[in-house]
Amino acid sequence: MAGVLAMILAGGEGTRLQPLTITRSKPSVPFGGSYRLVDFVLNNFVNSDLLRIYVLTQFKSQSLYMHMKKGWNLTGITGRFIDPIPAQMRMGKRWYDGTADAIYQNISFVELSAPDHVCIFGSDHIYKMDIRQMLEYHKQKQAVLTVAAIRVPLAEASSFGIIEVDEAGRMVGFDEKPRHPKPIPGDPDHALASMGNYIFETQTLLSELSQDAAKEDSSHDFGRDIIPALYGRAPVYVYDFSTNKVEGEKGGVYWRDVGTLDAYWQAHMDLVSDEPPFTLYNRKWPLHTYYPPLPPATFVNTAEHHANVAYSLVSAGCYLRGCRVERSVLGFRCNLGPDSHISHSVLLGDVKIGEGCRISRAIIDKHVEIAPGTVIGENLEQDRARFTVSDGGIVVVPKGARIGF
Ligand code: ADQ
Ligand code: ADP
Repeated sequence: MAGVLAMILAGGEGTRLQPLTITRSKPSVPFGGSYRLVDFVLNNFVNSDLLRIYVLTQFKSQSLYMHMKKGWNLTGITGRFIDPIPAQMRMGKRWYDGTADAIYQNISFVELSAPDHVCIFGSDHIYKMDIRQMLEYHKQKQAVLTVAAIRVPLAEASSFGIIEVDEAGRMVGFDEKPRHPKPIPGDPDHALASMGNYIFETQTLLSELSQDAAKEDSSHDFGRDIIPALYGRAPVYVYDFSTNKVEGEKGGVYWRDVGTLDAYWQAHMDLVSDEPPFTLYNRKWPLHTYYPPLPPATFVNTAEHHANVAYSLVSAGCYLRGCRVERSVLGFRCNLGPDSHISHSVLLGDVKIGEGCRISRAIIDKHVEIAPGTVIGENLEQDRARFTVSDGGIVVVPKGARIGF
């Protein structure tokens, strides 16, 4: 697999995830207690034995950079690397325009590696994918570009690039975020969406990017400009993600865009549902990340209250005393006081909750301290005055907040 170079787009601003993205880029938003969003795509490459990876950062990249440095450092192993590339204004005094410009500005790294194939993947999604299978398909079809695709409900299709495909799997239509998305023929409730994951023949990538760079009316984006300009005149194929088989994985394929607060919360609730459609346990597909040096999660009772935890993920360094936790995901080093009750919530890490609090349907960012007796998530009118409340009624407490003191 030496002929494959990965370029991960990890510069997303994530405006719809605010306040979680006030201080960090979207790919470095914590997920699943112990991970960050970027970990899922990185694990897809690492577990597919594809180990030449650049991670392109832009907005507020320090948190992502630190995570990469502490958790994904391959330095010293010849020919293998996972290197963040900060935006460096290599093509004049400007940041990246669209996603294609992010690659174009770093094209010297592609030329330097001289790969046969370049995998350009986003980093905002929760999924497991054996990328070797997509590469195999790409080669078999002799495509110049292969785009990974998944069925999405028609009602959500306007947020994606929507694909039309012929019987052989060749792309015959592409519409980036259409207002009126076309359903799949014979399946009126679904559309075929691009996952934002592309495999290019290197020569095609180089020539398409330089042609696009010369166009003044282009937004320099893969979905808006590069794909629409290419599929009519060269073989662009569509890889059906539902055929991807990850070794050891039980159940069907899972792919979630967690671009909104509600989707982010719901993907966490998937992890703690009765029959999770996505789990973190597959030994054949270990999910690497940065683990801080912390003791195991600890649960203790008090004289009056027993710790009671069900359907929840509790990360290392947590200390739970006589509290009730259900359907919740707790990041590293959370400290929960007696008689507090946490349900259907996501605590990102280093959250201290005092005695007798009731917290439901909330997302609580890092380094938050909540005073004893605080109630969150039961009266949305009151919560709106203090916090962000999502369309779906999820209350979000921002990083570093001290509540009720
Ligand atoms: P969007 O989801 O809107 O559409 P976009 O905002 O372009 O995707 O981001 C794609 C990826 O690039 C993300 O991982 C993001 O973090 C990263 N990114 C964004 N701007 C960047 C920049 N300036 N520098 C570096 N990285 C950047 C895309 C496709 C659709 C497809 C969806 C699937 O355009 O066709 O359906 O992804 O979610
Ligand atoms: P300079 O001296 O050019 O300002 P430094 O090495 O002192 O660069 O780094 C400045 C800041 O940028 C530090 O906070 C550092 O952690 C961060 N940083 C350094 N290298 C990178 C990189 N490759 N990507 C993102 N951030 C970086």
